[in-house]
Amino acid sequence: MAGVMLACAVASAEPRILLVGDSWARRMFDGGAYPAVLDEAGLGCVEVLGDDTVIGGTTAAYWADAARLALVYDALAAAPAVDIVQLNLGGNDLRSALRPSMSLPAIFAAANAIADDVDTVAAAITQTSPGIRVAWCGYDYPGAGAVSGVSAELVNLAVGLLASLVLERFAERERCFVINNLGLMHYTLGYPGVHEPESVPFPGGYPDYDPLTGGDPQLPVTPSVAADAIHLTAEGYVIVARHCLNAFYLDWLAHPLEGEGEGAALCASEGEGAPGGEGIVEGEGVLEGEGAAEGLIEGGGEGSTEGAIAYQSADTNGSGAIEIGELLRVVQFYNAPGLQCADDTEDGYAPGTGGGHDCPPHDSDYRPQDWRIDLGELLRLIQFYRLGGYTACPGEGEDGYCPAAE
Ligand SMILES: [Ca+2]
Ligand SMILES: [Ca+2]
Repeated sequence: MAGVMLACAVASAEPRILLVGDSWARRMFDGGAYPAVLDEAGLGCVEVLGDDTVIGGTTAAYWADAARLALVYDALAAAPAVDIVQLNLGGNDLRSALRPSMSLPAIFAAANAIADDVDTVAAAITQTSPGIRVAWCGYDYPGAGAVSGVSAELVNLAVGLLASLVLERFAERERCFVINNLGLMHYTLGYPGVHEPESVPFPGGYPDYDPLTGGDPQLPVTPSVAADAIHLTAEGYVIVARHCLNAFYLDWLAHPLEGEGEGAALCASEGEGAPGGEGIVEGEGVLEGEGAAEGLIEGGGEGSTEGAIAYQSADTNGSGAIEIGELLRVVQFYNAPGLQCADDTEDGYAPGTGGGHDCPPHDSDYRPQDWRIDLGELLRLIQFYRLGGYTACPGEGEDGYCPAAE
């Protein structure tokens, strides 16, 4: 993405972004995460609102209610220049829905209902004006012990599932976008004793979200930015805000859908009236992220997809799509200590570790290829399941398969 052009015309504060949602939104607002990163981007005049619309402990279900949506409408009516609404929603719903030893179908059902509520809120907000864009600012992996009795890995699965389901909803919506923060802290800061900074995948972004699960989906969030099991520190929220800015907002601020038009003016220094300021802000973080994703493609997947047949191993009926039964088959492997070759099963594999490994590895076992299906690998398959199809794309995509083109 080229540098974002920002001409100059107004010097006064310009409210453009409204934060809506739970304690993630509250802490981003109270902690001044946005003023900090907007300032570093040379956009100190852009004002971020949220006084009445960031409420700790609230859920997507809460905000989907007409009476609460009215709070958002009021805030937008009071600040008509706002054209970006950030939603931090769904985390509390998910937290209260998760139970120890919950089945995957039950987690699916819960996450689906939450994604519906997020979608309801987003759709309602876009209806207020054709100039409004909505971004669901997704969660990163929670801290250890986020849900009592539920492993970090399962919590991460649920959070990843929610992100994939919101993505699915928003693909059908105009002006609704997902900012994928899964693994952002692992990527940015590493994980002590396990990963160096920038050594794990950057969370994939629009439009392919490849990979959906950045970082290391087995681990809780990097401890240095975990304020508690659910929240990040102020430093963590600055990293999130910077990511949101790079992912979408810089571009959106410079190119509103309505009103001022292309290259609309922002943050002139006093007395400098002439348009034509340029390249104040570069999409650096975005470019970095892409580079990281590419590195991953080269490193991962290769061995297992070389000479691969067109159908992903999980697609046992060769339909070019992953159906629920095929998905749950891989969930079975995920739940087992490993998988092994078997000649009497439909897919040629069986859960367990006692048997041989003298067959080609399962296509879902690629990151790393170790005869185990881990969470990131499972979430990748869930992504294909939700998107309704995949195609083989050797050398592209994290595993040599890509979401199906329309
Ligand atoms: Ca299939
Ligand atoms: Ca594996």
